[in-house]
Amino acid sequence: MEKKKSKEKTLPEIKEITSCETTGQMLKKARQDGIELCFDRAAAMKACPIGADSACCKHCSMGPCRLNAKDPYSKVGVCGATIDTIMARNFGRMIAAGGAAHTDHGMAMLDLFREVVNGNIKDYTIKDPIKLIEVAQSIGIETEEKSNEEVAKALYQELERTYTQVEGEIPFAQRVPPKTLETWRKLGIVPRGAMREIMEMMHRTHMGVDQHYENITKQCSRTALSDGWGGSMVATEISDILFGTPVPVAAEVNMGVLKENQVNIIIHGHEPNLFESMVASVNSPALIQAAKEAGAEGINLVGMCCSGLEMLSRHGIPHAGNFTSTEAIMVTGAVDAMAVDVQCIQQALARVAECYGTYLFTTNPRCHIEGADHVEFHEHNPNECTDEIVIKAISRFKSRKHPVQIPDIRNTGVHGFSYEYINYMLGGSFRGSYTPLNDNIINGRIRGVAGVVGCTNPRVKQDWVHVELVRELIKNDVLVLQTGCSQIALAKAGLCSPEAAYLAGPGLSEVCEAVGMPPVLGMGACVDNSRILIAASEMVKVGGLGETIAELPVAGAAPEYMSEKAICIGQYFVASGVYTIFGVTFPIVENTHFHKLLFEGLEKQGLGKWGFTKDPHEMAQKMIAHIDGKRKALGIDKARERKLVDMAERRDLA
Ligand code: NFS
Ligand code: SF4
Repeated sequence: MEKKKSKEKTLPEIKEITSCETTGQMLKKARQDGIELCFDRAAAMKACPIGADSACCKHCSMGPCRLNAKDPYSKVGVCGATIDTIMARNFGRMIAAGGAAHTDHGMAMLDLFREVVNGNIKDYTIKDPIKLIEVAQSIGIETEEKSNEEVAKALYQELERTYTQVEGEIPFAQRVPPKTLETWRKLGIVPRGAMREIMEMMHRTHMGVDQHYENITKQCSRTALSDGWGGSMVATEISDILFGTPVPVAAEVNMGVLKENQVNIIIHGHEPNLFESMVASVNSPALIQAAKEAGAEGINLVGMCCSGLEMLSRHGIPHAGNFTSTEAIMVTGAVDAMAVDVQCIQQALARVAECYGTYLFTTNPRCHIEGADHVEFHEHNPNECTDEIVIKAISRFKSRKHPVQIPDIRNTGVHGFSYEYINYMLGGSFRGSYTPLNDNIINGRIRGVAGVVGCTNPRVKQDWVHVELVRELIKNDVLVLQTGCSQIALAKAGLCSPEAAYLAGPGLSEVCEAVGMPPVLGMGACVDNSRILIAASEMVKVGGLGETIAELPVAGAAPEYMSEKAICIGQYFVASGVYTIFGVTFPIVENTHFHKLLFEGLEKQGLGKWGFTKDPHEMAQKMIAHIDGKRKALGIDKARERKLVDMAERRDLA
């Protein structure tokens, strides 16, 4: 008893841990129930300072070697590796792992596409033939006088090269603005197939191979670009072709989307195919009938994390929360089943699920979890898996033993701003283009564009950094594009609704009101960061804002990042030309050559650069200063200073 008390004392206060009201409520309940969540584990597990700085190496058994971050050049590893080599190798391996996750996901989507096109899988079809043609044309595939099936087969053949190509540039390199591509060619960082780049990254970071941080950094860029313009982009484009390109839908987020009197099923993970099939299962009359016979009013399907975001964007399916809420939501006692596929699945879910009698299902051969039931999902017979999950969920509903406590908070917003829709929204159906966006940037109503993306991390107050940062950005007329857990943080804060325009500065709010859009545009899952890359390319193509992505008045941030995928995303944005700031902690020792290369040197080579700060307000200031610097270089800073909005301009806008 004594012992327990002293343990309780050390737990941080809930208001310090999360700014998400519902997660806070469940955290409180979890503490009463004696259940530990990621926030508590983070408090108990102090981060290793040497590892946090990336100042250690365990690439061979002459080590592991630890260097001194305070005096970084005072020591070298047993093999003589310097701090720069060690950090660059670690960074490279994070990129390889993160890129592998996205590209393997993209490849799974492409596998599915191939089987659908070849007629071997009948449960899915091509839902968006227009997008099929557009994507094919964008990489030079002849589409005239060809059937959709022929185009699809040709597209598959081409896109397979994104992974397997041994020499030469990947197909989507053709979408990169020519001057940016020229810079990449000069630097030797245009990606070949992702398999090759990831393999080479792993090879070069093996003991005794690449021991020059500058050369390792090149492979970091090349590998990351094979994700951003490769695997992730394929994942997005193929998912759109198979499941539909998102258009804005009003939808609800937050834990209040659970329903006490219904069978609640959560899908958490990253691949939309499992979720799409689950939609079919929960709509099956037989299963609805079974749920009713068990005493439920119906079956309530909701999403979490990234595949949840894809379903939110494509179908308006409610979203229950982001990464650090995935355990907390089971504390409601209302979750009858949670099915997961791959990525960002905390192993601790199994324990929390057990405590609340929730069924936890793993479904993907790549991801089993001790203590979870594995029901494998096969696209050739998808409903076999999803039906079984529904049946188990119904049985859990029928015998619910735990009191149900659902936080009564839901936030409505508009989601699903694909690159294509922004085109249409701003330009109108006849003159769909990014010209109005560029015009509004040039005339200064919109100061610039920021991508705010990425994870939540129990080492910082959940959602808080995202929300503070984005509020500050829109207040300063910066249009914000969002993906991933960040988008859900802002949706919970109410900023994904058109009404939030009043929080924006005068120029941005005027544009939002004229178009009827929120100041924060949710674009989907983490792989959909590729939509932001395509939007940036289009801004360059439309003209008036320079010839490279690096010249655009744009910036990016992942303020609460935690995963290796996020590092890979950061590096592909930087290599594409974007100033990208991370929060939480940066895995590189300051005042080292490698740090200087990432934070300054890459920009001198014509790419973007990294930035870091934990403070959201400082982060916003850095991004705005960067945007202003780019405006000045483009000679459009004066337009903003002189900006007067008269009636004629208002009419113009509308
Ligand atoms: Ni992306 Fe982070 Fe995970 Fe999605 Fe959320 S944690 S890097 S946002 S769910 S991948
Ligand atoms: Fe140490 Fe070098 Fe081996 Fe790394 S590769 S563990 S620095 S000896």
